[in-house]
Amino acid sequence: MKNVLVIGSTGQIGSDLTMALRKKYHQGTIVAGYIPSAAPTGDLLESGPAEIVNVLDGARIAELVDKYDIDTIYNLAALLSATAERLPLKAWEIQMDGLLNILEVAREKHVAVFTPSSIGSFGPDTPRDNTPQDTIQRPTSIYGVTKVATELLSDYYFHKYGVDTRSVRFPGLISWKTLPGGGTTDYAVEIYYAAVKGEEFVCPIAHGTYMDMMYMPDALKAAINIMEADPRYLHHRNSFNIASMSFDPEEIYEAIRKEIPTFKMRYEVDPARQAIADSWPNKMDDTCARKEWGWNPSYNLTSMTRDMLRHLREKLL
Ligand code: AKB
Repeated sequence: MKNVLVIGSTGQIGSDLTMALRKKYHQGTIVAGYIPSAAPTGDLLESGPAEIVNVLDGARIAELVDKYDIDTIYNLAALLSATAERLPLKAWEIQMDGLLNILEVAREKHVAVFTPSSIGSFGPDTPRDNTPQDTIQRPTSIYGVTKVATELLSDYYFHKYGVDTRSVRFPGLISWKTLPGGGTTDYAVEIYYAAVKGEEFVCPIAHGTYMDMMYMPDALKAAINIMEADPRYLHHRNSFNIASMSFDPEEIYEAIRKEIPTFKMRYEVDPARQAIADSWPNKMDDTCARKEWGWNPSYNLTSMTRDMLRHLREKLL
């Protein structure tokens, strides 16, 4: 990996990943792809090339691949689960038509592709605890439907055309830099903002709802390491379970209260997000990722909480 196009570079993952790739591959070119309504600013804009690219425009993707001699595309354009449920046709268009455009360019121009999957690719029939790598995937949200289809289509392009597609199933991602938008797991970011601002947190997810979560530095490590992994050891490709922590709202609240004892939380459950959360696993088994490419997370709830609070205090206060 040396010349990389990040599509969706200003989103929650993209903004951090583009900077991490620029730091790691400083001899290559890391292009920050964006749509005009989400243009990059600051370091992201100044530290490397930035280009307008809509995932629905295959010709433009091909043009940028040629212009920068791109060898890897990170396809991060997506509507998250709660938004997708409100805009299912749009979600299908971005997630599926967009993926097909990228895979076709990748097939013609021999480019590797990373497209994230999610805990959302599982459904109510999936075993909830220690969810296996290979198991029932019958999601009930449109987001989940697109994620399963993404996994299958990416594997299809690998087996049929030899396109180097690889992926991980991300848990809810927690970062102090860029806010997520429209996800079911967003509460686990918003709770830290409320705590640092000294506000009471109104939790939209019910007590006792466990979901896999991950701190952004671990997510970046996964996204980079899977693309660098030796293909001889990859029995799976699209997509690997990866896990680092699982908690319910009460546990993250208690972890924050250890640092900020005056912090208060109450529940006002959002039925739409709760229905999605109830269909997702409690905790995935990531043994295959550990064995096939050495996945090994660094953060747990305690260390993430300390780091999040420290960075958010610097950012907000
Ligand atoms: C969402 O909540 O939609 C995402 C995800 C888990 O894929 N954060």
